[in-house]
Amino acid sequence: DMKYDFKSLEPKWQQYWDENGLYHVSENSERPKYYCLEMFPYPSGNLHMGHVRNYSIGDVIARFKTMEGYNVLHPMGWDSFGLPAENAAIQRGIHPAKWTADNIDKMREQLKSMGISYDWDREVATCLPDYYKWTQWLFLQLYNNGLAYKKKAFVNWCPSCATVLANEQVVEGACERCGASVDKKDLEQWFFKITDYAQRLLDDLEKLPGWPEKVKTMQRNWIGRSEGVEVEFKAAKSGAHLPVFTTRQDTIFGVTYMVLAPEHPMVAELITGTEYEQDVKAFIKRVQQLSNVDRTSNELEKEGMFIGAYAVNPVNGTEVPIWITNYVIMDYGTGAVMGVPAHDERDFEFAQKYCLPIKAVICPPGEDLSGETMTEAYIDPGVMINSLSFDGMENTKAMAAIADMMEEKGIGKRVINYRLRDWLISRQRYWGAPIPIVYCEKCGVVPVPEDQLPVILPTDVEFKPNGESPLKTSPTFRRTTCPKCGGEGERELDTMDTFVCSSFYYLRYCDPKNEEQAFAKDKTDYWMNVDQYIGGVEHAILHLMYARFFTKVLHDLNLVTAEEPFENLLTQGMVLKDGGKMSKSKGNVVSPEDIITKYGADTARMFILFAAPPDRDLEWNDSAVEGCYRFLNRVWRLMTTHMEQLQKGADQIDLAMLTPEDRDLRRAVHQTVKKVTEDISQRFNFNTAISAIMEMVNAMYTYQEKVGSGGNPAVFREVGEKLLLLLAPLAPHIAEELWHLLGKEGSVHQADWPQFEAEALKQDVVDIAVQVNGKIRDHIDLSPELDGEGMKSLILAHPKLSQWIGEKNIAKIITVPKKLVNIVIK
Ligand code: ANZ
Ligand code: ZN
Repeated sequence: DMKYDFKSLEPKWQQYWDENGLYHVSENSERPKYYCLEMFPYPSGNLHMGHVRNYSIGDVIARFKTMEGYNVLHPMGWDSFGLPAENAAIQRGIHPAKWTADNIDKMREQLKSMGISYDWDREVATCLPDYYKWTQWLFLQLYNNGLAYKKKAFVNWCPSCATVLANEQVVEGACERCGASVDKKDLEQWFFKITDYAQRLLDDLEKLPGWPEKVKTMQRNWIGRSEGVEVEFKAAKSGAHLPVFTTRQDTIFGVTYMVLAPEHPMVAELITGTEYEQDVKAFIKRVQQLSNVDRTSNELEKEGMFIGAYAVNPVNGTEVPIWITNYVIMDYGTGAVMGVPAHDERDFEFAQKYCLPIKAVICPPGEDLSGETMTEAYIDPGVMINSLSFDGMENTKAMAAIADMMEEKGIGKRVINYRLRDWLISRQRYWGAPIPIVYCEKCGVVPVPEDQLPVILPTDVEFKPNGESPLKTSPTFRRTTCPKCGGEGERELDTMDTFVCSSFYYLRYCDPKNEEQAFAKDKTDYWMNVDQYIGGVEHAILHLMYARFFTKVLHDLNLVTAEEPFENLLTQGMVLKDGGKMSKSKGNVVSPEDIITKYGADTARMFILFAAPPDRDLEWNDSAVEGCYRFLNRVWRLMTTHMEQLQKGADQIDLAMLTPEDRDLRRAVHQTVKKVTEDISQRFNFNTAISAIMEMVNAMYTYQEKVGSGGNPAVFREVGEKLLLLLAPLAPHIAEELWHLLGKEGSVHQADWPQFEAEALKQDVVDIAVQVNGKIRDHIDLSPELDGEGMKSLILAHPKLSQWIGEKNIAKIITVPKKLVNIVIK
């Protein structure tokens, strides 16, 4: 058959791989290990092109590393707790467990139809008790080590999803998932103390040269380390403490007012019983509608009001009015800011709006500056003025001098603040891992003992989107006995953020069936770290930060050796259509299922790998898909047409018998092996690797056209085998079929990656330009091996020498090996 029958051949090989346990791995000390991991999907029910891209990239790497001789772990599973399952239950009356299990079955089939080399024996699903048992166990490890705590907190509340959101899940004041505007609510919530690890999470980014710089920058900004001073302001009348956090202590003499976050506890104290009380309360209500992200954004329209009280500046005793404002947030620094309008843009805007005084304390070198005439804040370095003994000093030097002075006088101390907040993990949701805590009247908060895990998620619940955990409605779940005293107890009704489940799945893959432990240390010691992690850049902050945090906690508890989970990270670009993102709402979605049905999985994979380097966005292009399909058929035709010649080719090539055509073909193929190996292993440039293979196939056609059946079967067999080996990671099915047609034993995917021979790369002859007195007169073929002296003697003996120089004498001969000779005559 002249056409590659992918419809029957792809399922045939998928079944063969499956039945022969080709991708099943276990620890093996004889081979170096390689852990290749793609971010596991949420089982929405349908694979999209982003998945296809993610998993195709991972599969090439996994198959390539296997052929290179590594013992490759390449697992897949399901991030299967979460809101959509619950919404399906509310909207369509299907239980989340059933909805999820059906979707997993569907997506597993789709993944299998792509022919990805997963070890399905290691499959995990975070919603199953044998997995979430360990999610709960991890919660206990954190709880027992003071890293999980409960506190009342103003939290982000999405009224539409009826749940609390982590700061990270609020994007421009809206719920990341549904887009509804986020409110604030004061609720008891569970937190993980990720802030204890802020400095290490920051420092250890230096140990990750295999991560994209942009991801590390995003993490650095999210951690947001900042060095400053906490300065002891006091309320003028009561003398109550009102410390501020500033990174610009050099501007302390320029303070003209103080601003507090409206939620600052001192606000209530200062206004109670005053004429300001009502207005301030109304203002607080309004401000709390905004998220912290909005409040710290530059675009925010700054608003505030005077609250009738004054604060004393400790460096000079000046009294300044106290205001509240929307641009100061409670959970950063101390929730109190010293207002320096002359040198801070936000403060300048605020002072102008409310006619507060502006006092300059730093001026540009050699210039004067006065608060009354300034039109914008002066934020650059300069010389200190209006600052008593510090006048005349460079402000950059005054920073340290003033901090020293404050520490000496006991009116301030140096502190380091981080933007990073503790991780809020409780959700008033059903479809998540129950938090293993029991409340007892007598014993208080009691963790469920490890041997009583898992705390099983009950099925007898009602789904009502009313903001309360559906677990409340379960008659069997809520009431329990206290593990400590045996008396009556009540279970925690919140479940955990699904990011908790996905923060350790890469460890569970190392030992997925262990019933005694989350993972045995010798197993994680063997497989960790993940050598290559591949996923979307949308996980640059949350998932990657949480996974790093968990790994460090587990390292500190001596449960894993690794301190960082992911050695190398590849963030793949998006798949675009018509210049925009593929999305249901735009109606421009290309379904992987359709493409695989129409062209086969190998074509789909080839296209997605060929269309762009993996970290760049990729534009969907129907004719390029066609092109890849035609290319694979071209390979098929070439190999099947010459199958007899290929089959009878000897394994050994007689190098002495090679014709120039043989040598040309071998050179092209060995060069391709070299290039593809470098493109895949050094840069993951699958696109250039594929175009090199396409050129190689052209060279094979050219050879056949030139020599036809007179070609050297051993040579053609050699290049044919190399072609299949190079194609194997990219188009695994067609490579396997042709490999077997060639009569090879075993799977192409377990064969060794092809090597190139330096000898075969050598060119027979190169074109040398012959110049006379700098002008090109002729071209001759010489061996590229010749050095300058060798070239000279050949020129002097050349039959055409007299044609070139005539009657003249040779003054000297200049040579550039592989390029030219210049005969200087006179
Ligand atoms: C006075 C000052 C003068 C400031 C000046 C800046 C420039 P980073 O670098 O992000 O840490 N700040 C402190 N706590 C705040 C809060 N809870 N809400 C809003 N703003 C707050 O920023 C530190 C600066 O942000 C601090 O330094 C403080 O303003 C403000 F010319 O103090 B600065
Ligand atoms: Zn008790």
